[in-house]
Amino acid sequence: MHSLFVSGRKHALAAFVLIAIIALTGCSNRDVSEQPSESGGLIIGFAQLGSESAWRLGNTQSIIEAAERAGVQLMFENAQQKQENQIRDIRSFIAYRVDVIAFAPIVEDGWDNVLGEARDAGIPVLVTDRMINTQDDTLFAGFIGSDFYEEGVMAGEYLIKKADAIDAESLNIVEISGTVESTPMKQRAQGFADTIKGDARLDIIDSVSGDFIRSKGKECMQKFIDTHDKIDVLYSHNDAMTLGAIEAMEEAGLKPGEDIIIITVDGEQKAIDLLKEGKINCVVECTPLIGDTIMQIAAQLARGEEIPRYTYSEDRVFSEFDDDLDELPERGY
Ligand code: GZL
Repeated sequence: MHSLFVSGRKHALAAFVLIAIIALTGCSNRDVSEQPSESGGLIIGFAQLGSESAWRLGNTQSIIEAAERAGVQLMFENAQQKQENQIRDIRSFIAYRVDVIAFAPIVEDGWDNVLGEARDAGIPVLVTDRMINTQDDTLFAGFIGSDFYEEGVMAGEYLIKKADAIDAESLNIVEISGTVESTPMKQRAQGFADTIKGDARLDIIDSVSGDFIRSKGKECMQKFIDTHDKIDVLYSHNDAMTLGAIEAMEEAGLKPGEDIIIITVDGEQKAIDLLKEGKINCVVECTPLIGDTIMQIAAQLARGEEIPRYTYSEDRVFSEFDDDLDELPERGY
């Protein structure tokens, strides 16, 4: 694998030392006159947010394998769910003077300073997966990822169809949301709420963040079961939390997919398998497999070419109403 592979805590010290040397000597260990060769002698710094779900692991694998296919030298760092680590990692890429910086921002706010440093160093930035909140359009060149609002809409549209199919009079919905202040959490909630708000049968009676983590998804569901007498629907912002919620339901003697309708987002293999078993009713896809697109757009950037400001993945919805679930190919994550 042709990658400069730097990851984990023990290398954080190395990154710090690298920055210190550069600060003291005023130079980086890469000659700025070097230009990436057409063949892909590109060096990309990728600051990943963590390893919280199978989705994230699939995203990481997609990026690393795509870099190898493209002949890109990849500096990859995992921030282990901490924004301050991502900011540190981006600074180490600036110090090294990579050709392009790409990252998946764990939350939307707090990026202006470090991205301003990248811009002032002449290093273009790609925002991937999740979005940032900024007033300064010069801080990044483009976004690559999914339309989370549309994912929420697809979840809502499924539930309206389900309510019609079972001739429901009223459905109490509980929501387990993702990492607070992250784009997928905000937009999946908004898209779903906007879609169902005109339907008097559908009522979101409770919502709490499970931070996209399986164990927290279980805790949230346990709390809902203890608090509410009538829960008809779970809308969960990712499959990892849904798997935890299903554990809680079964421990409480409830039949997932029957006693409680389950709508989940991501499209991991495990969720599709549970959909086929009838334990999940709807899976909204959010593909993590965007590595090749990132490498292709990064190469265009490095060559000084125009790129789209927003590049969205095509996501689809799978549900109990589909008759081709057994023909679905392996999900790959
Ligand atoms: C969505 C991504 C989310 C996934 C979760 O693009 O940011 O983060 O839905 C992951 O599984 O933790």
